[in-house]
Amino acid sequence: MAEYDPDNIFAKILRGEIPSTKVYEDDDTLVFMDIMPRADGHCLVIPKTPCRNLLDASTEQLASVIAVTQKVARAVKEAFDAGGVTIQQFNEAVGGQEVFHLHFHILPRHSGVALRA
Ligand code: DGP
Repeated sequence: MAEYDPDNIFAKILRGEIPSTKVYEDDDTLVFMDIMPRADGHCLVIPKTPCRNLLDASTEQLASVIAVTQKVARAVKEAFDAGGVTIQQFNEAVGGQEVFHLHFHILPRHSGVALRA
């Protein structure tokens, strides 16, 4: 597996070098709006500690990120009056990953409405 790059975009967001619209934050985790939303309310959950992707994550990182993903998914579903929520997560370029800091997509879903490209 490739090394973690401390200059990836989400690391810069964590350091405050790039602005983001924060949704939730605690000691271990940050949630912010996706800059290219594929659904209304599309947000991203990331650990605050370096981690390239799911394949690279510690049990502790996964536990906190998953717990926050559940908490925020419940809140976003209610806030956007969604019928359900899609959780997406990509690993390595061939697996669809574009930003190499672990993240989970939270995508509120409405009946008959496809995700935007
Ligand atoms: P992926 O690694 O394939 O899960 O896609 C990365 C996601 O990150 C994509 O939905 C767009 C989002 N993204 C990329 N750059 C930025 C940024 O600078 N700010 C925010 N908020 N989101 C970003």
